[in-house]
Amino acid sequence: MTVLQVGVIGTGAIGRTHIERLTNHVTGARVVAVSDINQETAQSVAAQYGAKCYAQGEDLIRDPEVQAVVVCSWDPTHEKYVLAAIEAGKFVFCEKPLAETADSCRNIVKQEMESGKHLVQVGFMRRFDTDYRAMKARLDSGSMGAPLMAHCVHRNATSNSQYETKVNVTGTAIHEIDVMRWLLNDDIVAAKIVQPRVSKYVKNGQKDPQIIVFQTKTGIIIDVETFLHCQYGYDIQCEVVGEEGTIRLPDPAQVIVRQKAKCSFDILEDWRYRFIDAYNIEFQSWVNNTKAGIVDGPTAWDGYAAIAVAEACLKSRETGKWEAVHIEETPEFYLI
Ligand code: NAD
Ligand code: ISE
Repeated sequence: MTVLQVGVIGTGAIGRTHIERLTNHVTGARVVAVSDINQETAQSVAAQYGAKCYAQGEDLIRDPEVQAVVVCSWDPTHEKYVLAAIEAGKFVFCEKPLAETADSCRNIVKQEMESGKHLVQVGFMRRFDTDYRAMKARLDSGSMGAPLMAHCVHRNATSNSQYETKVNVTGTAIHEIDVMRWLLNDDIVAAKIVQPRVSKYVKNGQKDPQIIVFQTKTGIIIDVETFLHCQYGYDIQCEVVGEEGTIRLPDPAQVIVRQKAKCSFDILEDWRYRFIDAYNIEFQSWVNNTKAGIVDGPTAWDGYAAIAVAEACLKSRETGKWEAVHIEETPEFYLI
């Protein structure tokens, strides 16, 4: 297989950036088909890239020309497309979250295991970010001693006015949940949400910002601030405190301007720019691995584990207490 023929479902914000990246920045792949319930957008994207346009995602998945599928549609639609791709025996890259509930994710896991082959990768792109990888290498070396605490910040300037309160967890902190499991080689066993005062910029009843606290199996405490209306830009921070020192994600490199008695640098506007290199590496790796017939990125099990933690957070929002995370024992199939 020289060129991997990809079908993309969802031609909204991230769908379009992934189509552009698969076309112009990743080698060895071509987008041959797209689909979106918004046919106007889908048709204009299809015309721009010389791809076929389908009204139904399932028809795109069935197309014999489509060798692998990328799912970038709204969260509630992920499950059905991932299941259809597994049924068709096709590799599928699904944007986070894998599905909206732990039960749905477990169903995907079950179907993938029954297919006998790893087919699913979840879009946790931070695992491909050079700076997170440098943090992981240092932590894995043991030179920081045992990790004790971690402090994370996930801020967006503004957010979709339709967002419900749960999006701070299922659409936002889900990245920290995954990246912290991966960085610390540890499972999250309990979660609690603490609700600060709501920002005046929140107009739809969403509870924002939020502080989410996690405890891991080895006793590390992680705090995550999610703030989707911070006004000033897109800001991702992460610091791990170990026994021998601390390690921190750097701000993305920007020129430093000294002017009018001030020293400043720009803060990026959103995830598209902040993680552009990570997405490119993630997709090049997915294309190469798919052509080799393997999955070597975040798996369906990682997608399940992240949502299981998210469910404990949502429960804590209702009870106001620490809630235990219920994750089943990892099946051998996923011990890779
Ligand atoms: P968006 O609203 O801009 O685009 C989603 C698109 O999906 C829309 O065009 C919509 O019409 C289409 N759609 C909805 N239901 C569909 C269906 N049943 N079949 C086909 N198309 C359908 O949203 P977005 O920001 O592009 O987010 C899309 C997904 O990507 C979400 O799940 C989101 O969580 C994820 N995402 C991930 C990252 C990341 O950093 N990894 C960043 C942004 C978004
Ligand atoms: C978006 O859906 C993403 O996944 C981005 O990575 C995240 O940082 C942002 O907050 C979400 O809205």
